[in-house]
Amino acid sequence: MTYILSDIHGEYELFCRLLEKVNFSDGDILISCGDMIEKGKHSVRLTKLLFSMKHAVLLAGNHEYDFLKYYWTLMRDARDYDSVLDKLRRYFPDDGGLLDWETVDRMEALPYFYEAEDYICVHAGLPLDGEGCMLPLKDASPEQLVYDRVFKDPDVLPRGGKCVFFGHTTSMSLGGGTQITRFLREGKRGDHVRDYHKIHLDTGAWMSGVLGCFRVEDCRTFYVGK
Ligand SMILES: [Mn+2]
Repeated sequence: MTYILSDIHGEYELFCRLLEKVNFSDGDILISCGDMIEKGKHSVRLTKLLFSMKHAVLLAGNHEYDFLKYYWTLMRDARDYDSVLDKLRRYFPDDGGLLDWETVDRMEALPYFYEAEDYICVHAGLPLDGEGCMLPLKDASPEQLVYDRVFKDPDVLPRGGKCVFFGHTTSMSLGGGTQITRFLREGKRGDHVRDYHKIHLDTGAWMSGVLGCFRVEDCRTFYVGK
């Protein structure tokens, strides 16, 4: 089975409980649409767990991107690598001591989108033309994909056959509760992932205490938390 979620933001325990809830096993696939780090207290611990998972597709969000920008700045004027790692560790006040070079290198290699046969995953949004048609992903900048401010709007409905999974903006600030929000195509029933224009995944776990995920095969959602 394939489970998609976003914006775990250092909520290590919630994430572990979610894996337990869905009986996640080595044969399953996990896709995280970015923002693993910051806000919650266990950014590095969570990131290392995600990197250790067998079948995980992990994307960069704006928080990983901001961390990398800081890293690239430090590297530009670096005298020695030890002092760079020291500063990077202080970027995470709660568990930065766990940060190592392997984790930094893997963060730097994170992709900004993932495209499957029936769906596309991205952190904040995709470039669309005036008609809502997707522009080629390979031409999109990382900034566009991690900071997009428009894609979340309810009237922005990507056309084309694939469903777009995204997070970035908490469901509370979009005026909803703490649910994963589905944008169903007209005349469709919603039992296949292609029945949706887009699916918003960010339930604001670090704020609401609720973390959810979407199972692609049967379009079921699962939640842990309050
Ligand atoms: Mn974000």
